Amino acid sequence: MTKEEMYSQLAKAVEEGEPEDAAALAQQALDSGYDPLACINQGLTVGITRVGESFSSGEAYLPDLILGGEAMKSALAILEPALMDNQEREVVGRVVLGTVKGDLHEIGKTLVGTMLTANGFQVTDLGIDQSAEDFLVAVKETGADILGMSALLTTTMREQQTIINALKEGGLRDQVKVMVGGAPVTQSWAEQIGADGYAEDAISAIDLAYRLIDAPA
Ligand code: B1M
Repeated sequence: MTKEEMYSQLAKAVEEGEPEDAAALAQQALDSGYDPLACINQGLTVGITRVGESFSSGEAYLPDLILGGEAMKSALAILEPALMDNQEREVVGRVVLGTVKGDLHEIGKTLVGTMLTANGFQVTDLGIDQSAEDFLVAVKETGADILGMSALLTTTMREQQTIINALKEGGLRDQVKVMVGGAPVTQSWAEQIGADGYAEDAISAIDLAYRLIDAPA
């Protein structure tokens, strides 16, 4: 199978909600020496985007979203470890990362965490549905340089503002840089809520994290 055919098959497995096929294809892609990041961006992400479009247009339903998400996760479980170079390296910065309260979307947030880890950041991934209190406690406990918040719903992105306010009230805002992302989040939203930076995807999240802590990329 050529790499283009592989990307297309990976996209199809996610679009059709087939976790076992997606995992088998991911393994086949690695065995064939294909770039795991390209498989994620040009294969899996294309598939899950199509699931989202079908959901928006009423051709797909919640179970399709769930199965698409499961298929993407099963392939990522195989591809993500291959993104790590397994080299011992100095920690360039500490990041607390999570998806905000009321939001159960984890795939993009986890991918951002994997890419940051692969690039020398020590990441504490809190998971999904995290309250302002959860974020604050983690920032204090880890002495994080960066707090990263993911939100995938227009309703939950407001929670990013709540958390920034809570950081201010807790006297922590000056100690930590705030980075936001997720499908409905934009640069102008980031500016509006007083975040320090916005990243559109996992690759730009790495550049942004380096810039936020003034480290050479
Ligand atoms: Co949901 N969902 N979903 N969903 N879902 C969306 C987001 C939606 C756009 C689909 C649609 O209508 N087209 C829509 C939101 C509409 C809106 O608010 N504007 C939607 C909806 C409506 C819902 C429910 C309300 C459906 C319902 O119940 N009726 C419900 C809400 C549940 C909740 O959270 N309370 C729901 C549920 C779900 C599932 C749980 C079933 C499932 C998630 C499974 C999981 O995560 N384990 C799911 C899925 C799979 C999706 C879509 C199809 C795909 C999301 C995804 O994983 N994308 C999504 C449609 C879409 O986004 N196109 C959709 C792949 C991932 C790699 O991309 O997450 O964007 P993304 O992450 C990117 C960037 O955004 C960025 O980098 C990542 C990697 O490149 N990024 C960051 C993300 N976080 C970042 C943080 C950063 C920096 C960059 O710094 C900290």
